[in-house]
Parts: sequence; C-alpha cells; structure tokens
Amino acid sequence: MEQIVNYIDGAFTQPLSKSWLDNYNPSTGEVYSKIANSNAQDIAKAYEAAEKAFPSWSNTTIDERSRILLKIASLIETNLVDLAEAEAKDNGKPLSLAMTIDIPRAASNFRFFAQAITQFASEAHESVGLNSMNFTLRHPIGVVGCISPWNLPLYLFTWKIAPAIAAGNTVVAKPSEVTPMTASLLGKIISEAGLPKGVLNIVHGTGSSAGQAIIEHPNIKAISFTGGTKTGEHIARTAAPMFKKLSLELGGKNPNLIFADCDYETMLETTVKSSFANQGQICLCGSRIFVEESMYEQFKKDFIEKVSQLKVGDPFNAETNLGAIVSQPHLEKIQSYIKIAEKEGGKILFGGKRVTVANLEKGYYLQPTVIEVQDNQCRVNQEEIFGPVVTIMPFKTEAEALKMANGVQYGLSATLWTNNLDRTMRLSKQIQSGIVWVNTWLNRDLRTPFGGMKNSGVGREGGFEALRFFTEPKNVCIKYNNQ
Ligand code: TXE
Repeated sequence: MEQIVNYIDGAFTQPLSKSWLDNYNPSTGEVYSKIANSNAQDIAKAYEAAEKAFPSWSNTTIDERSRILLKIASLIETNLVDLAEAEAKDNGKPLSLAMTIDIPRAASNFRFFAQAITQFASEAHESVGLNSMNFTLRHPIGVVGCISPWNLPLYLFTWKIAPAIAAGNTVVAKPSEVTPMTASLLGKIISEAGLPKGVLNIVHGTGSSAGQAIIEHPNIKAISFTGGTKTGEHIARTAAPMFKKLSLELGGKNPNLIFADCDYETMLETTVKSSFANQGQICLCGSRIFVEESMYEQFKKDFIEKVSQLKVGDPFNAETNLGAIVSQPHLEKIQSYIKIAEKEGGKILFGGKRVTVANLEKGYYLQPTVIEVQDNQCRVNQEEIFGPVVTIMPFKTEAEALKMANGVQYGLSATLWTNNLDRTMRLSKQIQSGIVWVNTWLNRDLRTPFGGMKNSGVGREGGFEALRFFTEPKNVCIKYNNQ
C-alpha cells in the first residue's frame, strides 16, 4: 500500500516511530494508503533542517525567491489533473471542484505571493524638528509553523506556506492527517522547482502528536493555523506563555441575510452554492439563512426545489454536485446535529438522510439538508456543523435580521442580499464578521484581508496582511547632526 512519508531537508523520509496511520478514501470508505505517524522527534528534525536553511534563504534576493515561487505555481498547473484527482480521492470532494477551485487556487497562492513580495515595502517616518529619521525593517521571523485542515487541503496549506517562504522564513508544515495526499505531492513539486532543501519541511501525523510538537517547540516563533475553534483555543493556551505570534483562522456560523429587494434568481442560485459547495465543508459557507418575511414562503418553495435537484454521488462523476463527507466521524457528527435539530423542534424540509451510492456503498454520503428553525438560539443555529446542513427562518425587520446575524459566538463572514444602498452600508458597518459579501459569495481577491472576529479567530491573512504576519517589524531611529 502506498505510504505518505515526510519531506524533511529536501528528502522523503520515513517517520522515526515507524508507525503509520490509515488514510481513507471517503467515497469508498476504504483505506487506500498509509500516513506517517510522526512525533516530536520528526518535528525536531524538521526544525533543524529549517533552522539550517534560514540564513541563506532569508538572504536570498527577492527576485530569486519570487522566481522559485512562480516556478512552483507553474508546476502545480502542469500537474493540475493529477493533483485534482488526488484531492478528490483523499477528501471526497467533486473532481470538478478540485479542478476549478482547489488546485488552481493553490497555484494562485504561490503566484500571488511571488508578486506581492516584490511590492512589499516598509515605512519611513521623519521626526521633523527633532533631527531624526525612523525607518522600519521587516525581518523574516525565522522558522515558522503552518498547520492546515482537511476541507480545502492544498488550497489552505499553500495559503500559509506561500507568504511564509516569500517573506524569507523557513517552514515546518503539517497538513491534516485526514487529507495529507496533495501536501505530500507538493514535496515533489517544490524540489523540482529548485526550492532549496530545508526551506519547506512537510511533516505528517496527528494533531495531538506532530501538531502538538510544532506548537510546543520553543524555537518555532510563529504559528499560522486554520481549523476548529476548540483546537485554536488549545493552540493559543499552549503558545501564549512562549509569546509566539499567532494567526488563527477558526470556525464560522455565517449568516445569509436575504431582503425582498434583491435580485431573486442570482440570490437563489448563489445561496444553493453557499449552502452546499464542498458538502458545506467550507468555513465561509452560509449555514444560517434569514429571509424577509414577505418573500419567505416563495423562497422556501424555490430553494427546496433547487436543492432537490442536486446530485449526491461519486466525486469522479461529472454530474455530481455533492461528493462524500470527509470521514466517518465527521459524518456521524453531522448526523448527530440533524437529530438535535429534530429534538429542538426544527422541521426537516429536505434531506437529513444518508445516501447509498451504487458500487460505493461504504462511502460517506449525505443528502443536502434544509431545516426550518423557530429561534436563532437553538443549537443548530449556534454551533458549527460544517456539513451540508442549512437552517432557514424568516425575519420582519432589518434590526431583527441584524440581531440574529450577530447573535452567535462566531464572526467569520456574512452575505447580504439587497439592492438598497443605504441598507448595504448600514449593515456592512454593523455586522460582526471579518468579511461581508453583498450580492455575491466566495468572491475572493487575494489582496484583501482575510480572517474572523469573535471566536472565528485572531489576526488576518491575505495580501500584505500575511506578509506582515510572517515578518517582524523593527524600527530604526537615526539622529543626525543638522549643522
Ligand atoms: O479540526 P482540527 P477537525 C471545524 C469543523 C470541524 C471541527 C473539527 O467544525 O467539525 O473544526 O475538525 C491539527 N496541536 N473546522 O477535528 O482538529 C490537525 O491535525 C496542533 C473548521 O478536523 O482543528 C489539523 O492539521 N495542531 C475549519 C488541523 O489542526 C493540531 C476546517 C485542524 O484540525 C492539534 C476544519 C494540536 N493539539 C475544521 N490538534 C475551518 N475553519 O475551515 C489538531 N491539530
């Protein structure tokens, strides 16, 4: 059986423990490869390689770093089909999604930061009248840790790594143990692109062993993490006493506010996507849908009709809209929330059941599920489910919609559907989330700040924000003699 091994100091290496984890194909429910179950010693080796590579990489010209990152981007594109197939198999997402979103975006991440670093400048402040001049140096931090989740495996892995190495850091990175395959293929690509050995070290394994060793390592001074809010809290507790720099991109429970004055057809089509893209396993999915009362019944009917047309099935079938849920435990977690909804008095308007796909009977398939709820305080409206489950409920006034939108512990993104400019401005200012989309969803410009408020995280990535995170600013103040 194929083994997914670590990539440390430019070489593929077995885990020191010689222990392995099972890697499941969620569309068949079967184990199809073995993953290195790395421990603190593997992380220590990865750290040593990264530390050794740092002096030279941090002094490599911006032009040269940029050239290598562009080469990585091109090689990802050359390998588009192989990477997309690997992603679909490892994660269960439709191949069409991996081909059009995940892998192209991984290439864009490298291309974007290859270019952004050439424009990344620092500030100067002249202290007029005091005969002094300040300028800011932005040093790379050193060895940094990047830990990523399973929902958008290569997309989010590269979202962290690209700015980290563009800024001159060296990296110890761990993809999710649930979806390690494309990160492992990236090892081959970076070596072909000529990234010097030790600049990027990819270590596989569980969060509690390999991940924990990264966050506990005293000399890994910055951690960029995307994953669950509970894990983020644990990372913050562990890292804070060591004064590590942290960027935490955590869960969401994003509201969709739909007003009667919106462009109905565009809203309807986009809302189906924002509910169920990637089986609802995107932190930006709009899982709470609030609809203005005057159009609620119409929306309910049309939405359910559209949802009922979605095809759940083999990720490799071009007709498939929803592939498999990422893992058996995650499927069970989602199903448990559907039960909770029923107990709480929610009405399942569509879905709620496991789907058996012919020839893939053991795969983890679930119907897209729409639940009508009475109260925003119910658990299915308050807790992140992270699956193909959305709730809908009506609202009477803008104030009530805003109160429900903000009435959760999360604050990652929100989507507003309205053609009223005054309302757009009022709500955009008052909604508590890191991103507000108006009449669109998942519309991303990589220059913009990305991240959440409240329990959705700390810090921003994207554009210069990411380059600022991965550098340490130092002010230099020079006093001069004016005579
Ligand atoms: O995430 P974890 P899980 C949410 C979603 C999901 C829940 C749990 O609600 O149901 O989180 O998912 C690593 N030290 N999101 O359990 O555990 C882990 O190995 C260091 C939202 O899969 O947070 C993996 O690489 N690292 C989310 C990464 O953290 C640790 C995407 C994420 O895993 C660690 C995924 C530790 N102690 C889940 N423990 C989003 N915001 O997009 C785990 N990890």
